[in-house]
Amino acid sequence: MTDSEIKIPITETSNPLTVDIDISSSYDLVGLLHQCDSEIFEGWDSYKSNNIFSDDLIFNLQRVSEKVVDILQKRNPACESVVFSGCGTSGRIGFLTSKSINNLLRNIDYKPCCEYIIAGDDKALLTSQESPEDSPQAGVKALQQICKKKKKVLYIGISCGLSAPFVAGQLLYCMEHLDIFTPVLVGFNPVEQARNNPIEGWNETFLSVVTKLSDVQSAGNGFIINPILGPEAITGSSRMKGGTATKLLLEIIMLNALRQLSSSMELGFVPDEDASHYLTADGAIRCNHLMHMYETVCKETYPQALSGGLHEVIDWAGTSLNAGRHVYYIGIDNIGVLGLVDASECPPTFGADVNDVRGFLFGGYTALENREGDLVIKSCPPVQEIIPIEDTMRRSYRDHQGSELEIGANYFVGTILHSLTPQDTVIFLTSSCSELNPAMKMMVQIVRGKCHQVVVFVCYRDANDTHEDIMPQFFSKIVRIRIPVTPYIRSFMEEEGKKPSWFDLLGVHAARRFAAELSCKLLLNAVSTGAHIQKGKVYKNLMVDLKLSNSKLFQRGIEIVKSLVMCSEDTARASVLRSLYGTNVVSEELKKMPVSEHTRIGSFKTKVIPTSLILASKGCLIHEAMEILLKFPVIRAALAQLWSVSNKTMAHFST
Ligand code: F1P
Repeated sequence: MTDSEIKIPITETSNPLTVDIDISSSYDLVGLLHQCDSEIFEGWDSYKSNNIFSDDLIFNLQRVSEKVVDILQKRNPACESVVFSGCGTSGRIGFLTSKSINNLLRNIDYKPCCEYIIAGDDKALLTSQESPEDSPQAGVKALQQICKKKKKVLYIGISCGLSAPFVAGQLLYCMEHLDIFTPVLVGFNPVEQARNNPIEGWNETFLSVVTKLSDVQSAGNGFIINPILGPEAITGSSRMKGGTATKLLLEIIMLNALRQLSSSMELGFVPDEDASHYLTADGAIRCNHLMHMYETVCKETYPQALSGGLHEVIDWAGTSLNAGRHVYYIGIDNIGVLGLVDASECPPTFGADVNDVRGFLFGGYTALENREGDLVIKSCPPVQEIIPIEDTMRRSYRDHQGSELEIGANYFVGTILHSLTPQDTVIFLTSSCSELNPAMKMMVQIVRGKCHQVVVFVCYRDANDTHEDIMPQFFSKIVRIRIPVTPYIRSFMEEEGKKPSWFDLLGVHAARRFAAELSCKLLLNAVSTGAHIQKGKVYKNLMVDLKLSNSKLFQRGIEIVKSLVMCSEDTARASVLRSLYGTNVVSEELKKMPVSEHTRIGSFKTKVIPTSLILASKGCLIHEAMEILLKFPVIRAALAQLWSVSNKTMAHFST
């Protein structure tokens, strides 16, 4: 590795496995994603000892679970809580975990004690709101709001790249209030690779905060959970391996805590006792078993998906996007929420329109269970008039505004269904092969009458589902994933003669449900990534049409130009600025502007990186670069055309 490569954090480096992913068949693409995901469990390169099974990591997970048990035992969520926080996918996975665990707690007559924070508030659960993640102050404010009056908080901040200022602000705040907060950081780079770029309006960097947290960890008052997963299949796309690992780590912490709570109740421990007295090495073994369960799920999902024809579904989705049509996910429960999550990352990652890939959920906001409720109604301006008028106005507002915040399957039926064409792809998502929501049954019939590319992803969660498989009655294409019975699952089933605890009864269902969700996430990531590759939004394994909507993405954009054109950092930066501001000259004033101004423009400006790449490699005027893109709207084709005549760049690619 060269010096400059060492400086690039692992989560931002290119994965050698996928340098040709943009020219792979969809069948091979699924295989490549499988290989990349295997690195989550096998470890990566020289960091194998920091893998997800390492003793240190399992020990930390166990310790964090013990902190959760402490909080659960108090049964006082007004004063004691677990808070998950993050930006983008990290925040969405935190939300999903808090929702699942709170529902589990309700089932055992515990008050829900999990809270979530996402940069950009609830609308960020559904749409990309990248800029708030650059503000440590916004992070602190959100944390203070959620933790008002709390006496004890286990704070779990997630930033895959150890990079989000929003999370850094919160971590620092927790460390300044250790009497209340126990800070936990989840991310996937070595600590020394945490982002060290200056943060506007703040004296710290992510690196300086993590350095402090390392000391706090040594004193036993905080935790850093940072297994090394290896680079993403699409460089920097932390929604993929990063999101997957986040999901399983949070679930392991929480399931393990619930299991320990259950055992301690059986053994008759009193709530105020320090949990560490009775929590045994058994916890670490359980963590390890759970980890193996997720590993098996990843291992088995891809081959099963290929035999169900996932590669064909990717081709359908690619054809839809290339025809200017859409890919729709329509799902139930958390599996449906994962559809929303997958769709929400397409605009920042691939410069996609919000309607290109879109998710819908049966039950809409009621099923989402987000804190702010129906966001369409919420975004309606206040109306002073009497109530009937208000209702009419709200309804008409609903029809005309905020449609990107419409997530209900009803909205799909009322507004989108009639305009479906045979070129759209519709993917139903469910987790049972023997039951189908009645509304879904009806919808499938209508959708199949209008559109040929209709499929269901069924990720089973029932171990012994012997009921009739009704899916073939409704779908001609079914991608079916059966969740294997792993030693962890078996451990609930085999303790014969022993009266099952509430956790034995609930835990096995929760674990299987989480496993099914993970399978579904992998399928969805494969579809949206594969389809955008087919649309030409990836060159080699780089997302060449990303939106420069926050400081991390701005820097990533510059790195992409630098590495593809093989130019200096200065040339790459100048081309990005020229493209952003549509100018031929980068004035001194422009050079001095804060990055926040560039990312403000970058949030709405399209094709910034494709234009920058042409500017940097051709040294042409801005209008000439734009003309090339008009002639070759498929970015991959534009770049291939450009570089087929550039010896310098060809030489680069042949090495
Ligand atoms: C957070 C995040 C990603 C998103 C995009 C921008 O990253 O919002 O989820 O895909 O890359 O950043 P991180 O803080 O978890 O590294």
